[in-house]
Amino acid sequence: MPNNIPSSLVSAFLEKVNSQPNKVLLYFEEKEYSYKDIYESVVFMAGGLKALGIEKTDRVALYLENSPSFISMYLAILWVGGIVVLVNTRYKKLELSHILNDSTAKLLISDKERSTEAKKIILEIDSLKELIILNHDLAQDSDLLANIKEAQAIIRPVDLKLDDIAVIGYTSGTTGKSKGAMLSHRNFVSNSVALTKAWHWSKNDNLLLVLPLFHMHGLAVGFHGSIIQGSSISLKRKFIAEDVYKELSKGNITMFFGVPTMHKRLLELAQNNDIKPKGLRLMVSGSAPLSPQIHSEVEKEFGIKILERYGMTETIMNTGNPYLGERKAGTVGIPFEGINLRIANEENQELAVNETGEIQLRGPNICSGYWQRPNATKETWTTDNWFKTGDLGFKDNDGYLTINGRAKELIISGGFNVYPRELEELIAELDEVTEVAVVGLVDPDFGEKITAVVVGNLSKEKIIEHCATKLAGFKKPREVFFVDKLPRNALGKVQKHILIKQITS
Ligand code: MCA
Ligand code: AMP
Repeated sequence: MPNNIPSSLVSAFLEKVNSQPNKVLLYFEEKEYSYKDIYESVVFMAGGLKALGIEKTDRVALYLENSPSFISMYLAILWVGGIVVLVNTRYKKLELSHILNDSTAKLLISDKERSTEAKKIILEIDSLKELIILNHDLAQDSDLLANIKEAQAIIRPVDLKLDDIAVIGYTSGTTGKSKGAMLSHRNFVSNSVALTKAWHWSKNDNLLLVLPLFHMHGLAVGFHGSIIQGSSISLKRKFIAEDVYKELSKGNITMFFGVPTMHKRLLELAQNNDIKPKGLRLMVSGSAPLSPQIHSEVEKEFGIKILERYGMTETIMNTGNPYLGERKAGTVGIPFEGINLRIANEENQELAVNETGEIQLRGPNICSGYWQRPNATKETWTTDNWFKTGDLGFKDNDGYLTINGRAKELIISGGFNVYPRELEELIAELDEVTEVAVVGLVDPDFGEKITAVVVGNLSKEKIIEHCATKLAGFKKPREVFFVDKLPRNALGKVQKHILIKQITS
């Protein structure tokens, strides 16, 4: 683990508030917010949380778009010792209520765009005491919390230990509903210290952050890295390729982090534009595989080689191509400082260089387990304490990792994870459906396209509509195939590789 790490995310933030109060932390929609501005809103928001009865280890769910209010509220929850539960803003009632029930959240904090969805579930969640709807306006939102009966500003945070849980991030494995990975201050701080060192991140950096703050890529890489280094963030509510391109062409952004879909859309704009981005020293890609073709075309258009890295909700960032050494397209580089990585066979024995097996990890970045799921936790770690990622890969002679498959059933569409099992169960609810399998086909924009293969006498529209009303829009099938029967092995398991060949040939 890197030496001399701050004792919590909160103390890392406070250190910067004290040493550089007037430095801009956030640029957002034509306004600037200094480290001190954010501190001042945090103390009032923390006061409101305390008045609502939030104590150490209470779970508070954030179902919110990117904004300064998200950032302040996030820090305020940690300030009073609460545990932040992250919720994808695209989730609908079904997905939201699972997370709130599973985490037994006491408080749900949302915004006006999601208030209808949020209000639908409040009576169904036994643990929930309160729903707060924010406005994306920092002053108004701080006042809202400050005006809660008996609220008093809390100037100093509670005493936090490195092993205190800071965040529960929901993710899924191969089976069942999504599980909450418990991430501590140690996990986050150690990872950000290692990563910022590797990327030569300094307080002079200005990161363009359009990734959602409810995922590790936006939150732990983008936001935590910035407060650890005391740098600035140009924060956007959402990714609009034209706006991002314009911003990158002004010359004041030094870093941009994105998923491959974002890089591809920006590349297409660059290929049709005489004005090129300037001032960037680091472009990072992750969350899904980046094709070597996009890698080389971006270099041609932007004059900069993308640095691809590999992460996971449970482990934050694991490996990355080097900042100064060779960045090999198609690989995700070498482990960050303090992280051990091995490639193992099904008996959890280490394999040799160039042999493909499961990627397994050890290090201070790895979560302590799944919230209230001892069995799932046990299954995900080997008996000698290696975390089993469910990703397949190999190391080359220089130690660079290539991910070349997945042992887990997962589709990654535009950087969002979709679990076939969740969709299969939902589609199987329809009376006319006899059998169903969900697979990912190649998609030029999103990387993988959600595709349902169905045995049954009903329309494609009915299937898509059923999924769209129940689940986040990015999960609905973009394509539906009808077949007479699904190929199964002797144990009755659908053979998806054969099915994919069948529908694509
Ligand atoms: C939006 N749509 C999608 C997706 N996103 N469909 C499939 N896959 C997607 N990813 C659909 C919407 O449902 C909608 O369709 C239509 O596209 C337009 O919606 P809009 O919101 O305008 O889309 P967008 O803004 O263009 O979104 C594309 C996006 C977004 C910006 C690439 O998907 C995104 O923010 N992805 C990043 C996710 C991320 O941060 N992942 C990190 C997690 P309809 O109207 O028909 O419904 S992984 C992680 O954190 C680990 C640790 C790691 O390694 O990083
Ligand atoms: P999540 O569970 O949402 O955090 O997604 C983590 C998964 O995203 C990993 O287990 C990988 O399968 C995938 N992933 C993340 N980064 C990369 C990358 N650079 N290349 C390929 N897959 C990646």
